Amino acid sequence: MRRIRANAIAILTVAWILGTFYYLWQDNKPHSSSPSTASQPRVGGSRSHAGRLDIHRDDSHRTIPLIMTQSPWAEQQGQLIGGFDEKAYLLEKQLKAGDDPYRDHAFNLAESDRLGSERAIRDTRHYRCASVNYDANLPPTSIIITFHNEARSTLLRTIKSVLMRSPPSLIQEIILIDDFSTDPEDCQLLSQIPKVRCLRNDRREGLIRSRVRGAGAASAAILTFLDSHCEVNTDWLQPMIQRVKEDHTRVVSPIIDVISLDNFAYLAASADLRGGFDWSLHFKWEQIPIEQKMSRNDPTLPIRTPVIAGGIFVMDKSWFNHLGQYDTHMDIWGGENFELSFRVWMCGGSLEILPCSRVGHVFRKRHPYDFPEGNALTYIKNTRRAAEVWMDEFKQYYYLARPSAQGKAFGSIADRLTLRRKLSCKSFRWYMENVYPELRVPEQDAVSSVLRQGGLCLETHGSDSLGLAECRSSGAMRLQSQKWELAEPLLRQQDLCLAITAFTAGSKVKMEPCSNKEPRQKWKPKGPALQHMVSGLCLDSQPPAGPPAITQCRPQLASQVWEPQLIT
Ligand code: UD2
Ligand code: MN
Repeated sequence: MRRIRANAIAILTVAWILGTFYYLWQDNKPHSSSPSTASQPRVGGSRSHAGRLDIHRDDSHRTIPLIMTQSPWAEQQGQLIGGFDEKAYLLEKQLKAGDDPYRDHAFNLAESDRLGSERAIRDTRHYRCASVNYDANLPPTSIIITFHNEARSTLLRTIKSVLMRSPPSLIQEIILIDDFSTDPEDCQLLSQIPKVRCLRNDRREGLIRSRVRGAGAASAAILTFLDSHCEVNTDWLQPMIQRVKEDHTRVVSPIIDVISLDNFAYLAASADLRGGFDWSLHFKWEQIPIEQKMSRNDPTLPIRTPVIAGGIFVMDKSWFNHLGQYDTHMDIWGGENFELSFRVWMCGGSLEILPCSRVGHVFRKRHPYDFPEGNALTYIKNTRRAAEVWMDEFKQYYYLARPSAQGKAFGSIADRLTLRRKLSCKSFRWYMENVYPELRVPEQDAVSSVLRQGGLCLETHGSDSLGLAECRSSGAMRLQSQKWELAEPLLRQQDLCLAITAFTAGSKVKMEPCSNKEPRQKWKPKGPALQHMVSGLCLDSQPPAGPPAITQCRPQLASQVWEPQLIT
């Protein structure tokens, strides 16, 4: 009897083990996904032309859905914040009844305040991450957070999530750089929390110079940069410190999860994305190239990335200094992520995204702060500096894609050129061939035309507005905004294509990133007119309501005639 029972137990045990293996194997098989998923929101996204970082979330991401983050250090809460009076800190700045919750921070402040300073979030990593081992003696890091008028509740949650979800021995200190926020107490009061230090700029410097200041003050050998509206997830830090400890020339970042700007839900981002850009130096998330994806049989391995988004990364301090920190002549916001990324790759380092590290970030649709020199000019100045110093002959494509950058001031770059020589960095051609071969170089000999209507030509002014202007036949650069590639069904200007904004008569047209699959971008000639293929409406320069739009096709109307004229 006893033998029978023992046998039954043994059989059940074996069956259970086999079952577990089968389950794990199943779960690890590549999922069959229809090509159409590529157009769903989980994929891609980009900075809008103004440069803001858009969101890319993956609602279908396979993780263990029900397990919330639990930190072994969470119980020590009391000790974590010391004598800091959290309630008073938050209460003093809460939203007043009747105030627009989006006004000051471009996210829903009421929701953020309601959430409190700590909350459980879903562990969004692949389940296999939980069994990866890290060295027991990893070196500590200095966390550097720069902010300008951040909301108290998001800033505090960033700090507390770090203290709650990192092994205490790895956090040397948290350095806040208050970039001349209106209220100095936002920062000062937080320095009552153990390990938190506060440095205040005595004038607005922008995030680039602020980070350099923070890095200079850091006492740990490893630097960790965070935005001021993040929440770090379970075991976020160990994978990054491990990679940098093994090779100090690696610069690593986590997968950046999405914290909803409306309801502050914490959403998993896709694990199949890396950082990319187009020639106008627009950051975008893009799919990992298919060959790399196919050869990835271990979802915990790092993903090489041509560029990083910019805000959240770990870097060895001496490597940061050796490579020239940042270009401190860049102002306020933008472009520094390209400059750093090109420099790291071209001067002997590498950039990677670590899928077992996850950090949530509130992605916003507009900047909630002012730019003393204006948003567009600042972005042009910063990206122009990156292009001039690092892109060699390829910078011509930057100017082609961003003609408005021509002639704008960008200051002296002599120091940065000296730095590049001193470090014996490789060429941008090397970067293109070895790091980012997927970036298409614009075809030099594509057939281009102007689209003439009477004596005027169809012209773009930025991506949102089009109009008619005097045809300019000379000066290669001045023509860019009138130069169209007629690649049926697309009407292209570099990477942007003419698209309708809605399928109804009277809808305006605009320029947006080209996609062969996008029905709003499909056009065909109809006599002398240009017909939008799906709506059947025609491009009209003078619809009753103003700027170019689509209206009923009447090719006899002068305002619907578009004569292509080749540019030679
Ligand atoms: C992204 C990056 C951001 C930065 C930027 C390009 C992520 C998650 N975020 O934009 O870190 O690389 O691209 O420049 O990758 N700030 C200041 N002073 C200023 C302006 C901003 O301290 O004058 C702070 C701000 O409070 C925030 C951080 O800099 O903590 C980044 O600014 P953001 O959140 O507006 O940038 P974001 O996330 O759109
Ligand atoms: Mn941010």
